[in-house]
Amino acid sequence: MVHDAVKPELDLKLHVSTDVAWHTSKVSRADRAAMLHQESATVWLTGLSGSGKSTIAFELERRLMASGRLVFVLDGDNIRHGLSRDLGFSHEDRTENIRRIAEVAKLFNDAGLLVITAFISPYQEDRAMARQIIGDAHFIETHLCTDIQVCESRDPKGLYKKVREGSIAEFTGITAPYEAPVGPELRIDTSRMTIEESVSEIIQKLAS
Ligand code: ADX
Repeated sequence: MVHDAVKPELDLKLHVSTDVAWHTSKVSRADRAAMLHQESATVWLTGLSGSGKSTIAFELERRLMASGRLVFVLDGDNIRHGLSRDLGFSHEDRTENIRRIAEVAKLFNDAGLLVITAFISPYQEDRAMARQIIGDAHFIETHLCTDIQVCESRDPKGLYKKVREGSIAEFTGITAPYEAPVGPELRIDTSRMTIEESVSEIIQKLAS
């Protein structure tokens, strides 16, 4: 019988695979790190829409690639065109979005890549889940703490305008919550620093 009150495939607590076994690779993370001459990690950007996540993510990717690092950006809007195209912006859907991204970031890290994620990821509990999935030692939570007034004045996609007109519901920072990180590895206010300076801070953190 189809039970339509819950979506079990989207519920972490309900969906536990059974009768599956873990197969261990003969190639370790350290083997891949040695081959690629880099330690993998995930730079987890979090912040309001318009705070600069995508801009910084793609500039950081460009700079790291230019210095010989293999790196890949997982971007919120892009991922919602494919992997998360079935998800909306309810709390439950955002949690599932973040869970998927964290699992993908972990796989990419296991494969040796540096990963940069650019998701609002507004809930503390979801970011804690991502940290747990990816591993504390490889997780660099970076809060783009740009004020909402600045984000709204930038309004790069015209979304804040649409929210004010009432045509978008559950919009982070206005009609849905944003829970600021308590102890992120980095905090960057993109209204006080240039893109280059912001990216340099993250590169410095990666090197430390
Ligand atoms: S998250 O909350 O699940 O982390 P995600 O980063 O994937 O969000 O997607 C956010 C992007 O979706 C925003 O940059 C914006 O372009 C778009 N968007 C559309 N509707 C909303 C909404 N209600 N709240 C926030 N972002 C929205």
